[in-house]
Amino acid sequence: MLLTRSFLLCRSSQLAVQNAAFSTTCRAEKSYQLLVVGGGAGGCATAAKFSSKLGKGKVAVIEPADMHYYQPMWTLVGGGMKKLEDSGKPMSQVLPKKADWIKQRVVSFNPEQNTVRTEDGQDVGYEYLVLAMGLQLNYHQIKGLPEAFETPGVCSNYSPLYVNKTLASLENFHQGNAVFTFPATPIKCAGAPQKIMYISEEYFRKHGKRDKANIIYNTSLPVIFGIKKYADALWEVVKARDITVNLRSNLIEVKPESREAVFQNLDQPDELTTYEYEMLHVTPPMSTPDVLRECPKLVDAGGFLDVNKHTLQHIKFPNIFGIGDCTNIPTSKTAAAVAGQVGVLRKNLSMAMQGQTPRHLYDGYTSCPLVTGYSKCILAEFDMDGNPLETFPINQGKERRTMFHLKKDMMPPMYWLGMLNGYWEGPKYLRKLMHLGMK
Ligand code: FAD
Ligand code: UQ1
Repeated sequence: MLLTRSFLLCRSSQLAVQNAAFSTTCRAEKSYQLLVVGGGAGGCATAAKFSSKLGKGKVAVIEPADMHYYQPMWTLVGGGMKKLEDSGKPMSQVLPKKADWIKQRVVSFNPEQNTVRTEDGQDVGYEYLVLAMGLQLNYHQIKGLPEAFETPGVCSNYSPLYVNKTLASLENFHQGNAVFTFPATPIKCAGAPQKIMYISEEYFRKHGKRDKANIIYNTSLPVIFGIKKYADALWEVVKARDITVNLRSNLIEVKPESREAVFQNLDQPDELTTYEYEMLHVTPPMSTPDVLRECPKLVDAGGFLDVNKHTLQHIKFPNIFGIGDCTNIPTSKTAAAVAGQVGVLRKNLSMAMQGQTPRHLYDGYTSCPLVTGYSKCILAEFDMDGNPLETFPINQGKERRTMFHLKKDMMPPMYWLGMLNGYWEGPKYLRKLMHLGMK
């Protein structure tokens, strides 16, 4: 019912779009100069910036969750290096004090009227809207998986519901296949499905079980990683550590009774391969949240918010901007990318608010700290054209202990104190400083 209403609201006349884009008159009970949907990494940072600039009562965040999680920590939680409790804080503590928190879920968008509707039936109005809704985890799309999560050995670092099962699966591992998957959709942190595999491999070695474990990485992608420099380094790692990699191999079914996982060869769809597993780490298919994906005025054919990849402004509605995982910016979806986008959004949205045309350009900066065990990490950093864009004047394609500590010890405070308060806009200036005097 709600979805039907959302669809109808989103399908109102195109003409009204242009006319109402900057209209501040709407039929909402409450209205804000800036409304942010989503209080995750991008939404929280954006609200912090603008509520301190515009003052109390001008900015609101619509976010239903009680907890805000620092998701990058879940890789370490799965490996037993951090606790799940260390990765979350109450939403009330992280959302900026000067912004109103509307603790609701958005159930429909009406961009012609500059309103959104929340689950309790309220229409909230805006002059400017920032969508920062992240990605939805579609575990249910894999046959048998929801039931399989009720059984031992099936785990996933992608959800706070299942991440503690990863360490339990390692502890209880006796012998057999440890299978790690990568789905056939865009995902957040494309390195995370294999980071936990390297951690697991080291765990088995440390605990005398390595010779009992057959480690298999089944990925839907045609490559181990999208950027050649880091892919070359990762092929060396898998070779040295005796890990089997199957490309174009997509998990379609889990059979918990027989402890089997069924994979489809994406190049020959009739070819199915079944693996018995002792441990199965699943990275689920992902999409934007249904309410956004089903709003054709706002999204592209793939269901992602349709923004200009450089300015972050919506293609059709100039008073709407997007940030983070829910957008169709063609770069790897990470918190590091969100940090890079925050600075561009701050400048461009401020320009739009002053009636100017946004002209600051995002370069697609993103980073994936490819943790390869309990003390090593390859710090991948690159732009949206796939070129390495490294902060430090050393070869970041190498596994390093320093990068591991950057990921494990430095990034969490940088996120909670810097990024969520709107102060960390990525390492652009650090990179320039580090490369002073170099070509
Ligand atoms: P999110 O932070 O996911 O926030 C989206 C928010 O929108 C949520 O709070 C959600 O409740 C809200 N929302 C959704 N639907 C609605 C609705 N209908 N109404 C209102 N609100 C809604 N990134 C890195 O940079 N480095 C890493 O090492 C790294 N490792 C990762 C490892 C794992 C296991 C995972 C899961 C992620 C990792 N990431 C990493 C990725 C990073 O966490 C995300 O890219 C980042 O959080 C994206 O920020 P966002 O604001 O776009 O979305
Ligand atoms: C980063 O900025 C960031 O966002 C806060 C991350 O997410 C947690 C990262 O993992 C990384 C690596 C960066 C980039 C930061 C530096 C200092 C290279």
